[in-house]
Amino acid sequence: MTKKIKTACRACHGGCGAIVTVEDDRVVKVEPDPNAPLSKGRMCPKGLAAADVLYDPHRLKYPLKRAGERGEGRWERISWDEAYNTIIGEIEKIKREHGIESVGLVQGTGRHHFNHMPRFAHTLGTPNWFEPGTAQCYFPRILNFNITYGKPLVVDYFGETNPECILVWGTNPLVTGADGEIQFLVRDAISKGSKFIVVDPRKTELAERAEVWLQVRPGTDAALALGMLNVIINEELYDKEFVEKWVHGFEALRERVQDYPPDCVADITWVPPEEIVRAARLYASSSPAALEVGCAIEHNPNCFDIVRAVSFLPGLCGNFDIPGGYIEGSDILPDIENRLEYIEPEVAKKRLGGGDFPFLSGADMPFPSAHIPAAFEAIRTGKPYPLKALLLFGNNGLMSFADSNKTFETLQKVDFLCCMDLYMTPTAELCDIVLPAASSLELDAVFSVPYFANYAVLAQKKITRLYERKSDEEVFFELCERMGLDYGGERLHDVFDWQLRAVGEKYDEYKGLDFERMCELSYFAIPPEYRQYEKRGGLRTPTGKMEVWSTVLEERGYDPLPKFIEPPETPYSAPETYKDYPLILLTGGRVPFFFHTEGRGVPSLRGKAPYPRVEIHPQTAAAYGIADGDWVYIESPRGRITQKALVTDGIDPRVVNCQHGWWYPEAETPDHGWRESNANILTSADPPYDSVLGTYQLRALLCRIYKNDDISIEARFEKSEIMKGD
Ligand SMILES: Nc1nc2c(c(=O)[nH]1)N[C@H]1C(S)=C(S)[C@@H](COP(=O)(O)OP(=O)(O)OC[C@H]3O[C@@H](n4cnc5c(=O)[nH]c(N)nc54)[C@H](O)[C@@H]3O)O[C@H]1N2
Ligand SMILES: Nc1nc2c(c(=O)[nH]1)N[C@H]1C(S)=C(S)[C@@H](COP(=O)(O)OP(=O)(O)OC[C@H]3O[C@@H](n4cnc5c(=O)[nH]c(N)nc54)[C@H](O)[C@@H]3O)O[C@H]1N2
Ligand code: SF4
Ligand SMILES: [Mo]
Repeated sequence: MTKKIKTACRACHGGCGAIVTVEDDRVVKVEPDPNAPLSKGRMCPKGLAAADVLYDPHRLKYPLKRAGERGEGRWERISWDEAYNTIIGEIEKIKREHGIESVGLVQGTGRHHFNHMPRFAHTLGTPNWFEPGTAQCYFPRILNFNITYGKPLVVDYFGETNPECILVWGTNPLVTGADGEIQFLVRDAISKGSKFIVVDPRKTELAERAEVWLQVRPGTDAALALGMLNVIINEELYDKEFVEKWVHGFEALRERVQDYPPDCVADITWVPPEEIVRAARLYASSSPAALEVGCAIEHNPNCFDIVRAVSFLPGLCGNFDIPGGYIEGSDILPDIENRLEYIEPEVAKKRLGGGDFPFLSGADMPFPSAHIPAAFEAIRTGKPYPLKALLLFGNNGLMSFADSNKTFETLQKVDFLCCMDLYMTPTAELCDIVLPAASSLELDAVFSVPYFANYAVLAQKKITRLYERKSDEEVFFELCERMGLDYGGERLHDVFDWQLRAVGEKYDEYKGLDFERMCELSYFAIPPEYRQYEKRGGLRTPTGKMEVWSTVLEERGYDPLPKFIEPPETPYSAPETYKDYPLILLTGGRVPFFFHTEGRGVPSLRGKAPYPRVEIHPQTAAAYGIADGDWVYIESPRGRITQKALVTDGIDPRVVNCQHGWWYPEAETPDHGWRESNANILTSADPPYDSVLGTYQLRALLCRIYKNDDISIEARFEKSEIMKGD
């Protein structure tokens, strides 16, 4: 019997509508749903590979416990009962001996269980959860938007009016879409005639199509943004009415930007002054104009001020919450409560990093997490108190945290390590217990996209479930139940129902909505309302205005205005290091086939991009005797990896860009080759950190390159069964 089921893909952050064909209980096809509200009949290669992931024989199937030494690769199948009893036994022992704060929870970027994980941590009573994004991904944007505009903002692709101009800063939305489905909406905007200004050290597809491409020196974006603001303010190109009525601290900003005239900014950023002026004039004269901003500018210690300075541009040019501009969104679905109040107040104050980075880890923040370097320090030194156990749910941290050698050394010191994942990753290999996670077609979820703007709500449906896999949320629920803790309801679906009922309370047509009915609907969208702040009588900031002078930062003793700080490891700030490492290193520019470290073992994906590529300018390649396709060593003061050269004039001769997330499922050793090509061998988790958020350095570092004649990675891959895919 053939069935067609409508569901939503969540193989990334996004929400593309999918139609899944099931024949005799087997998923035979996953295809785009033409009627889905945002993706409208499109999906990316990762989402289309959902059935390959579902049936991949290398997936984890059962709970496992370590049978040999840590990392030796010997495992024994156990029951869920035994796994739960072991985990609970460890948690209770640590709680008794050290306090519940010595149990740490770890997750990865925004997957279906993203908000459930802090809820689970807080229900347990520990303030210490973290993930490799937070201080260096998205949260800097969210915090900044909250303190500047009172609410996270998104580009309005949803109404009748197309943005006339989109400023694309430190993101490559045609590949990443930040929110997945956004990549298709950016393509639609191109077809409808939007102009683009792209700020990127690399010539991306969008940079190639852009009206203006500013090839910025990595990590100097705050100077560039302040330089554009200098032009816009001094030439009086800003929206005077909006500024007068709705902006707090404009005169102070006017004064601050005088430190950033285009000539000086050109010296800092390597962008010619006339291009800075051209970009500023084009942006300010376009209406509506919006902003797509990504994580690349969050991967260095000037992170928070970069995001802040960039984010002023749309508001000051009159684009806040207007059709086709930079909008608040529909806010349909409430997030599940994170239950911060469940942590004892004295314990909440102990969140690791809270003393140094109150906005990231402070007890009085609405969505706090621990500072990763502080948590790692607690593991290594026991100071200020020991972190004894880490439970990881969807995190291949050995690959995704900065400075993998340090991560490896740190993880070895944790008394109890448990990991829930789709695969036996290099990180899972270091654990004591490994739990098998359900993938996208194996679980129920309800979510809204774009994240924080909540334009459309989608239901993700459990179409099948293989072996003994569970969803992360089910595990949180069941662990709580066994420990006598209330996760909030009798079953997980009560939590979904709570969220959906709130939708019904706001919108009459969805009165009484619950998960069952949501599954019938599959998705729905609520058109955005504009200029909501006028109706409310102000923005949701303390002054009710767009705060370019942040009263929130001021209150905590920070500079209320953004400024440029030279990143710590550059030709200018570290001239001695530069002598030995004469190139600027970028890591992490995403490719369409992989989601971070995922997908390297899926034949339909890996076949499209079998090797990690390092982008090198032809002049640089020639200077080092490197040809396109050669294997190259990339070395930083912290270590060395190898990737295959991609020689391109789309990158500055002084910069190289390597991909992140590379491990080799085909390597038969239990380390799965995590040291060979993993960009985070090169990055730094050392101070200085961003003063507001504690961000460490994943980009704008120094490196050197040289040819590697060893082609064993290729030989191994060609022999491996992964090649036998399509
Ligand atoms: N296919 C795929 N999609 C993804 C992901 C994935 O792994 N794969 N990851 C998801 C996640 S968690 C995130 S955070 C988003 C990230 O998505 P994006 O924010 O788009 O991040 P990247 O692709 O890493 O980098 C974007 C661009 O920034 C440029 N860049 C690098 N350094 C600098 C700099 O100093 N200044 C400026 N202005 N630009 C710079 C890079 O050249 C690159 O073209 O993507 C999400 N979507
Ligand atoms: N050098 C460098 N490092 C980076 C970045 C960079 O650009 N450059 N980007 C950073 C950013 S922006 C981010 S957000 C982080 C991302 O870091 P993470 O989100 O930690 O990404 P991964 O390391 O791929 O780990 C995710 C793991 O979750 C598993 N998984 C997938 N779905 C599920 C599920 O439903 N349940 C469970 N239990 N497991 C699942 C996958 O198999 C994978 O092993 O990386 C950061 N690290
Ligand atoms: S963009 Fe994200 S949600 Fe859409 S198909 Fe790809 S992986 Fe799935
Ligand atoms: Mo991220």
